[in-house]
Amino acid sequence: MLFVLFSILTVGAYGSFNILPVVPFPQEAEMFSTNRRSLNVEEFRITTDQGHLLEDKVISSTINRYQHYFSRFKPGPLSPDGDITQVSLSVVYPEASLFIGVNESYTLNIDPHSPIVKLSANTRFGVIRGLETFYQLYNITDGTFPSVKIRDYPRFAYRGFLIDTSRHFLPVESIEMVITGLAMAKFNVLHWHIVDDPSFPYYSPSFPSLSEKGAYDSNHVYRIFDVLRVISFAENHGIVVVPEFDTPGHTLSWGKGLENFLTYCPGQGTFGGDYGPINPSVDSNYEVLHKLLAEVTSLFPGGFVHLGGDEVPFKCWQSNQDLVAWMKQQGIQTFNDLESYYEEKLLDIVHQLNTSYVVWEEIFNNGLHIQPDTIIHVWKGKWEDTMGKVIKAGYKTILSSPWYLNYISFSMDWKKYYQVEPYKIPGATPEELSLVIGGEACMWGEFVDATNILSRTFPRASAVAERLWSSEKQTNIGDMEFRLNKHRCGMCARDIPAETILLRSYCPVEFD
Ligand code: CP6
Repeated sequence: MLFVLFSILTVGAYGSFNILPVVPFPQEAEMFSTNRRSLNVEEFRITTDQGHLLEDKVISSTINRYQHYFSRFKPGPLSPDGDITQVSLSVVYPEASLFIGVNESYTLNIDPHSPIVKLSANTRFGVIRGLETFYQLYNITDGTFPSVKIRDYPRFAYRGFLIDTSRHFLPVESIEMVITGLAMAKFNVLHWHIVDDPSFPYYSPSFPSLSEKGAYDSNHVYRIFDVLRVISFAENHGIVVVPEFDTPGHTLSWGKGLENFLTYCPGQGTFGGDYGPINPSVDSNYEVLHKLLAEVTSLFPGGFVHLGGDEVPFKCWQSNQDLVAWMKQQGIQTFNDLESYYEEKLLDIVHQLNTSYVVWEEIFNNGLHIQPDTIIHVWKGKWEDTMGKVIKAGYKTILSSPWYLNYISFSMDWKKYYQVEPYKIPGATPEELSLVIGGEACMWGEFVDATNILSRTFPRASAVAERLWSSEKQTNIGDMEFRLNKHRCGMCARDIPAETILLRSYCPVEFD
């Protein structure tokens, strides 16, 4: 009996499109009527009464993208109520620049009695979000739109995705495809873990030897031109690029291009080699870091940098007798204090650069002295406990622990990601919870390169995106499964090979 009822409800919902197939689901959606109207593909134009908007790079590239997507579709049947021919844009603050926390709200009005769809946004970035919603409302099979009014805005300001270009290099084109998919799910941060132990693919004008010696080879390097291309492409999709320069551990590749930078510890170093973390006793190392971070923070416009600080092993420091003698002389008693000495100096440097900065949770867990504006990135297990402590101490925080997308399994693991609730922190007050600024899905690069990053990321990351954008009440798995399946077909129609989420299914337009 229950099963029969469920089937009827499901079929009913699917058949009459009661569920708007949008991911992440909008904050407020109200149906005008059940009438659906066709898009007039030949006449369709995205326009605006604010002529100067069209001169803006972000707006014009966004309009061009969506005009192009719709131009690929076949016209639907003529609608008795008249076709949709236009989307008309308006923006309240067209001059606002992109930062984490910029207003992304929009209203989208598909009025059943007008050929003109109205899209109003607070900033240019709301236009990007609203046009994406408009795209996802389109039914490719019959060429029609529902009649609906949507008011939408993100729940969390920080909705990130991590890529790792040190283990495996990702060509700029591949990063751009990732950004395209992220924008479909309304992510707003690309966390670029650009360098690490295995390779240093970032070309630094201040220290060219870093990539000359530390990259896999000269073809596996992001030149300034490449970095600017990624930043500009991301900006056109409303995505801030946050670069990570992870120190003092995870820096093996830095050592090839810099003298006396890493701690020398024969046989006791990273991967059993001769070098370990940065040597905190060498004063010139802080000058290197200052110069490099000054360069990086002026190149990346988002006002955010990630400083890493995870997984610092003490074994190498311990086995270097010169370093141990220096510690004694300085009155530094433990290796934890040595790490603290390093981080204090590093955070002072970045503080001077007028930049917000994120660190991995170890910096907090180890009780290091940190500035009150440090943002703590939680990635280990028992995240509820850690985040509870972090927010009680008054720090802002970002959640990643449950969203390690590099872990794969034979399962529909998006459900697990979807069911996480970042506010489920025992004993936290609303004021403390306001310090949870968002979350981030991570795609670490050990087993990922351009061959598989898109199918491994999409649509699984979109489940995380909905948790971070939509209302806390948006938790129905069956509803999400229906929408996520449409969403992944929409990705395939836009040349992103997003993997299947159902045991059997097909798309109106298959990926080819
Ligand atoms: N590299 C760096 C990594 C990881 C971290 N930092 C990592 C740890 C565990 C897993 C995946 C990645 N590869 N620099 C931890 C933040 Cl499962």
